[in-house]
Order: sequence, then structure tokens, then C-alpha cells
Amino acid sequence: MDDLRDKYIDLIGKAADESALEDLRVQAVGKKGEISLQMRELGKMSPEERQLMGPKLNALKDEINAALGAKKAALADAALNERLQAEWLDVTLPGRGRRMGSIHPVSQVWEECTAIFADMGFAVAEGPQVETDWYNFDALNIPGHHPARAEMDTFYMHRAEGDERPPHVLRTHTSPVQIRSMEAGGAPTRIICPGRVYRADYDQTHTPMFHQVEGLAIDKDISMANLKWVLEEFFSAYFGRSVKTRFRASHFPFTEPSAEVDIQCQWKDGSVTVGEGDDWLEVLGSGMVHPKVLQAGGIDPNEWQGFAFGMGIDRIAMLKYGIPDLRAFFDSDLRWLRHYGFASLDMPTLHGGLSR
Ligand code: 2NM
Repeated sequence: MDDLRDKYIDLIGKAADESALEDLRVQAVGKKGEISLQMRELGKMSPEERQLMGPKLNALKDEINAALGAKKAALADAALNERLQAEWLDVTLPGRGRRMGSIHPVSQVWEECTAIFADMGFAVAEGPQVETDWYNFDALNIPGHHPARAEMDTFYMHRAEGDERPPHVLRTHTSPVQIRSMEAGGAPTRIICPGRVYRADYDQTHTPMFHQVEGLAIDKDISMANLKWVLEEFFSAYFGRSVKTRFRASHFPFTEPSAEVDIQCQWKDGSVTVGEGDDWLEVLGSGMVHPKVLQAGGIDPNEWQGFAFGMGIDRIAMLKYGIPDLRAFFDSDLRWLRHYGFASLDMPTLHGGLSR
């Protein structure tokens, strides 16, 4: 029995892992284990012998079970210690710096415009960028022979042979959104339509996709005087100083009368400052909405009238933030984006004064 004891205590001490330990348990105290076999022998013994050997065997079994338990705990402890060593973590290390994206100047100015016009009671309307030629041209009193409709300015969607539907175009202005919202909401109305527009044009000052914000106000007695106030209010809020405007008679198919609007500026050393000096910079087209356009939008021109205007978001972004080249806007050059981009918390609010 002492041999048995020594053998198992030694083997348990040397067991390398839990499965080796389990094998030993089966071998020693399992149903068919060595100790169990010895216990079976008790039946063949005389009562005296049995009285001596019984307790001894039981004690041996207990001792081996205790040794197995102790070794199992020791193995678990060792495993835990090993993990604690391996997975050690220095929680006092500084965090890794995270590269942050920036807000594109177009997005920034888009938000600035909507914030300023919202403060004057204009709601934002949006619409599809692929339009029928009716919404993009006919409804706006742009006739079939008008140069703006020519292939060279307008992107026409491909048509399969035999597809007789009227042509679809990439919208060349956001005015179709205003027709749609006249149809949907009628008069009176006060909306702005910021959005992407497309023209087949590419040089220093033109990109085939650019951004516009157009405005529309319709009521019983809206006039050019209201238009002038709204625009001066807008430019003063946008540039953060009072800005004079100059209206020059012009012509658009969708407005009558029509005016091009200049803002006061000064040229100095090849760069321009808005809101001072005696020079003028053209930034906007506008006018009183043509009766035919109101009619196309389902509004009775004998009852209602209104003004409309349109300007380039990219253009006024360049002016305010001193960005020299329009084409760089859409190059996705990270150095440019980091230089001209805005922090996400710089988004405009009226109470924040809008500008940085
Ligand atoms: C401009 C210039 C003048 C304009 C007209 C309309 C509509 F749909 F209401 F008739 N929206 N925008 C308009 C008028 C746009 O952009 C240079």
C-alpha cells in the first residue's frame, strides 16, 4: 500500500496538465482503478484483516483524492499566473492619436446658408438630381431652342433604342426643385434649395458638378424690395459685416424683370475683400418669378407673385475663405482638405455668430 501511495503521489506531483491528472485519477481511484480493485479484495479477507485494511484503503483513497484536488488547483493557479503575465497591460500609457476627418468648405457654407435663410423663415427643399427635361427646362420657360438645352451644356441620360420616354437630364440648376415644391405645397411659400447641379463645362472657374442655393418666396405682395432686403441681410450675415448690393438689369427666361446682383468689394494685391471699397463682384442672379413659371408650378399668377434667386455655393465659399482654385474643391487631396476643412464642431449657428 505504501508503494501504491508513493507511486501516485509522485505521478500526481509530476502531472503536466489537467488531462494527465484526469488519467491518473481514473487509473488510481476510478471504478476500475488500482485502489478500487484493492477494495474489492476486502470481501475475501477475514473480518480481522478487513478491519485493519478497510480504513487504510479508505484513507489512501482520501489522500490521493486530496492530492489530485491540490494539484488541480495548483495547475489552475499556474495557468492564471501565466495569462496574467502574458496579458499584462499598461493602463497608464497615453491613448493613440486618432486622425480626424474635416468638414469640406462646401458642406460648411451649405450649412451656413441654410442657417441664415432659416432664420428668415425659409424652409429647405430638396429634389432629384436626375430630372425630366420638363422640370429642368420647359416648366422654367426655357424653350426647346434655348442654348442651355444644347447637348454641350447639359448631360443627357442615355436612352436605349426604342425608348420613347421624354429625355432625362442631370439637373443644370436646382430650380426644378422649386417647381416641384410649388406643385406640392402651393402658395404662399418661402423655400431655399441647396444642392448639386451639373453642366458640361470644365476650366479654371467651372467644374462639371457644382453647388447652388436657390431661393423662392411667393405671396400676395412680394416685391423686388423684399428681394433686395433678403439678399443684403443674407450677405451681411454670411460675411459678418454689412455688405452693399447693386442690382443690374438682366435677362433670365424664368424671371421678369430679372437682375444680376453684385456685392461691394475691394481688390487689393490680387485678392478681393467683400464689404468694403468701390468695386463690385457679380455673385447672384434673381428676379420676379415669370407668370408662366408660376403657372407651370400650379400657382395662379393673377393671385400670387414672388421673387427667386440663385447663386453658387462653391463660389461664395471661395470668396469667404480665400480659396483660390475651384478645381481643387473636388480633387480629394487630403492636404487641401486638412488646410481648408473645418472641425466638426465649427458648424455654424446663428448664436455662434456663424463665422470663425
Ligand atoms: C437664378 C436666377 C434667377 C430661379 C427661378 C426659380 C424658380 F424656379 F422659382 F422659378 N428658381 N430660381 C432663379 C432666378 C435662379 O439663378 C441664377
